[in-house]
Amino acid sequence: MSNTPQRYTITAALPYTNGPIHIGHLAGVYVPADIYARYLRMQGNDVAFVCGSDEHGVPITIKAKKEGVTPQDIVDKYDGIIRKSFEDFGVSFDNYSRTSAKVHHDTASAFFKKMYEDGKFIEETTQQLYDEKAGQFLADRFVTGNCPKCGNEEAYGDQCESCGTSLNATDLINPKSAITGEVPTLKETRHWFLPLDQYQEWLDEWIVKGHAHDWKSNVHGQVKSWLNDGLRARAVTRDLDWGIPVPVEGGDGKVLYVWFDAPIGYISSTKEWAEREGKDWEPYWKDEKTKLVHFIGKDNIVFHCIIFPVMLKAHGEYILPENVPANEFLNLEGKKLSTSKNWAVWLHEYLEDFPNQQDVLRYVLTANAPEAKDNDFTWKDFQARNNNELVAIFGNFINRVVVLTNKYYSGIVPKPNDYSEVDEQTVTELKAYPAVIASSIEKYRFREAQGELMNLARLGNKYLADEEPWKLIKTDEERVKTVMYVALQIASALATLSEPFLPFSSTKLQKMLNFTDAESQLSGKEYSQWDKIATRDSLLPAGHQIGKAELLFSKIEDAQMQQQLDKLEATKTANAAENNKVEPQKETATFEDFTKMDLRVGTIIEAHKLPKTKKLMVIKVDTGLDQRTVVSGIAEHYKAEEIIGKKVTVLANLAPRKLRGVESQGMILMTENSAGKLVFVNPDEDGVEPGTTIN
Ligand code: B3M
Ligand code: ZN
Repeated sequence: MSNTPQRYTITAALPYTNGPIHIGHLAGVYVPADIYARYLRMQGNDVAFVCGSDEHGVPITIKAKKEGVTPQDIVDKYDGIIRKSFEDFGVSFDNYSRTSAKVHHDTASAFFKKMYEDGKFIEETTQQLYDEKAGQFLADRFVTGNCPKCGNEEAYGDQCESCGTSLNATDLINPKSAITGEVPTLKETRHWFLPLDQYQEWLDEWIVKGHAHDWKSNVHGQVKSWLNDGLRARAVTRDLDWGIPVPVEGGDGKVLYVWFDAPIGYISSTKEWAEREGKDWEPYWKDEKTKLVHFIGKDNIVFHCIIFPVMLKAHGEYILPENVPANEFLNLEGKKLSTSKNWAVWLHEYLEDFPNQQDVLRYVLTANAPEAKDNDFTWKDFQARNNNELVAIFGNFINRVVVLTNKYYSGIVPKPNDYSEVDEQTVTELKAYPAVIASSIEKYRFREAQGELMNLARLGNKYLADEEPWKLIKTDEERVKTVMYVALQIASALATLSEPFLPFSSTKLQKMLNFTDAESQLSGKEYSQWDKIATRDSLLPAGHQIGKAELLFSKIEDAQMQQQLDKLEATKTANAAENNKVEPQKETATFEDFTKMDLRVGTIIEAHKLPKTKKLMVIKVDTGLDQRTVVSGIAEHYKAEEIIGKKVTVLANLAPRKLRGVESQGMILMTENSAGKLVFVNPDEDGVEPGTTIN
């Protein structure tokens, strides 16, 4: 823990305002960012913790089209819901702005203009994907197709969410319009490109070499792999009408690419905050001594470690991030969280079912945080951690200390007698915790840090259980004074050290212990007791009056869990019905169209998973014509050994294409059953209903 105050700019990914936020957002980005910001403030640092709504981009226009309203209606609705969720869960932003605000339009336009005038863009007319039927260009989520890097069949025009790679829409294999389903044509259009390839060497020096030891391996590894693939120029403008107009000659009818404007939203949010607080915003983004830390989910790594840093470097006036501690993904009951499939625990709904229990969710999401790999949230684990840790250890210890202090001493901290060996040992252990927890937080290991906080509660709980003051009081009152005094010091330390993790419970506990007198005043932003725990002999001095006991946590019953599981079951049923909905028949195909397709029966003779991919299987098929290699996205649905010998339907004359460096010569026809599993086309297969498309 450093004692010289340091300036920090902490950013949390701007949530898209095309839907509410769920536990995955909290676990991946906002709880870790809030723990870090709260901790730094308690150390007396100068912290700007900023965020805001990400209101441009294609997902919002798609949602607006679907609901028959304007994009502004959509962003206004969800900006409000999201803002309230963050407030309800105690995410302590210094400012939460929105990218449809004027301050952001001005900031992003000026940023682009400076780069343009400094000649940092390549202006080029290129062929881009176009949907003749819809009469518009297709970029970002307006187009889907196969990812050329990992084969994911649902990659978007700007990014593949499966491997995180940033793409140009024309990179997609078998692109399809998300508006009409049509195969796009190519049409000329002029755009401004960010020449990422010109910064390849600089990024290699700065990140691959410079941050090999202090950036998380999941982040460092991703950046290294993209640099190994070689960076290419990326268009940073779009033929769209929702977004920030391109502020230069020839920009009519075009807007800034959402991932160009959104990260600049951190800067405009800082400006808005500084204006309101009467501060100067520039040191938070331009002073080399400032530490800039971006909290994001893994799908945003490419934008925060490659694209935005190149923008900051090219602009020339800004600092670069000190760290980007991206988390992996959280799953729910073993399945990927999904807004579109409503497979989520929405924050606003959680609070309806568990009023005033924000800290329980913060605690469980931190205990299971996907810090190094994807992790799973289950309601069973939620209940167990609440009942066995928060209630049985932390809450039980605090309740005993406060109840007994009121019962024996009318709430006044007793004067201790000489310490026994156990007392000395316990106080020595107590004094080590601030540094242990601080060290984990400063390494962005919040699971570990919170685990140490719970160990401090265990120390207190065990001390009381071993000393049994409720028995001793009958025989040795003087001893009980010392025991309760030591226990009160541990309770006081918990009140302080829990604030970053359990802000609501910490506030309640600070009130219970009457943290109000000048001597132990905890004022949050100015100074903290954090440093005093290890140095001062007493956190709650003898004679200090504490308040009455109130429960910090309450037991969660099986019935409450069942209610949540029933809710998810209902979602599964609704999705299955949705899955079985028969897709409308495609445009009529002529007989000669059909005769062009050469469908053969084949036998699988070899198969193996393609290393470093989640979905791809390399399969050798005997087609009767020859033995050929086909790459298929079925690795998450089948083990290689279980498909050897299977007879399959092969589209033999599909043009060969490369997937992750392997040439695929044809396609094995698959379909999806009602449980969402890919199965080989064999109508007798279980769960394959009439009308299911074969592709
Ligand atoms: N709006 C969040 C996402 O990709 C995206 C983050 C922007 S941070 C500048 O889900
Ligand atoms: Zn991919």
